Amino acid sequence: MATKFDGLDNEPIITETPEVTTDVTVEPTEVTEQPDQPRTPTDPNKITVKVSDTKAPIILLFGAPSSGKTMTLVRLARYLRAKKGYSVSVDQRFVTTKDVWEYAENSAKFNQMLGTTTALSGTGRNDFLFVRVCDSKGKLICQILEGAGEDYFPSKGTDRAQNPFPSYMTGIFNGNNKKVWIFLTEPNWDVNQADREEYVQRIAYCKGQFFNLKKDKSIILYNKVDKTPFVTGAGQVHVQNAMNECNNEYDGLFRIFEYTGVNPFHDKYICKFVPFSTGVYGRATQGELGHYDISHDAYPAKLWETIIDCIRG
Ligand SMILES: Nc1nc2c(ncn2[C@@H]2O[C@H](COP(=O)(O)OP(=O)(O)OP(=O)(O)O)[C@@H](O)[C@H]2O)c(=O)[nH]1
Ligand SMILES: [Mg+2]
Repeated sequence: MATKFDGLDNEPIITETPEVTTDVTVEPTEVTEQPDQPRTPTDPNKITVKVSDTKAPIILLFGAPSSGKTMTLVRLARYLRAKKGYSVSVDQRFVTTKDVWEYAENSAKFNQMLGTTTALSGTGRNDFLFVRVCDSKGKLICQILEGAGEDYFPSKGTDRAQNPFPSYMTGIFNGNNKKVWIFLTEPNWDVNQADREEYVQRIAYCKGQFFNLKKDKSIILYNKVDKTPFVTGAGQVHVQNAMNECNNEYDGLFRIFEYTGVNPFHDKYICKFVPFSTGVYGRATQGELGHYDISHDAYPAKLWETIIDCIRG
């Protein structure tokens, strides 16, 4: 599995004036209520957002609850920090509504989240974060949205394929930045067939509504591949077999991305496929979250390489 990025650091990806960010840019959060009192959630429809950098591509981790979006961000960020010297930090200007305490709280916990040694509890409504990835010289390479699975694909309800997205998502979907849509899938997803089909329809709907076919790119991420027999060695996966299985489990998913142009040499699909694992998880016991050990570097290395291909392509 490719892990080489020789020369990548020297090649311009974004031609904008570099903006220097430090790894931790967290303002202290003002606590106005007792910490043990439940706080009133901010009305999601009243939260407005603004992407201040309209050029740097945006990576969207799109997936159902518990598919692994947060842990994918954790794994990728750890790799980028440790192996490439990049900074990964929360964009403090993203939320333009005042007093969205959830964003302030999540920002304050961000570094702790990236260093986690246990599985994390799920991302709730309003628990989104917009994250900036800068190279070692401070150049902004991309921005990543960390959103809630319930907002991408609610676990219950009718007409879920066409359920409206909250404004923190549509604010990004409708923006001009190039987007790399990462659609998470997982082996033996513990739902019924109708849910699986509706998730595929949700992706088709999203592509129809929000894709800019001229510049956006997509990746189908087959997360939790460690649970399959397609892992053949440390950080090595039989990609074709994993892709066949993903295609069987998510019937119609790849058809959404079939190439319909006339170039006979074009790949069959306009999406890329990446098998992935964030790590291994111990069993949770009562009151304690399961232990988390990070996956082999080959996984985030391959994902990052694919993201960069999408950004450039
Ligand atoms: N075996 C295995 N389990 C994983 C992997 N990634 C995530 N998990 C499991 O899935 C759980 C959910 O992962 P999260 O990253 O929190 O999922 P999420 O998509 O952010 O979920 P929401 O925030 O609820 O939308 C983890 O606590 C792990 O138990 C993986 O690569 N392999
Ligand atoms: Mg999450």
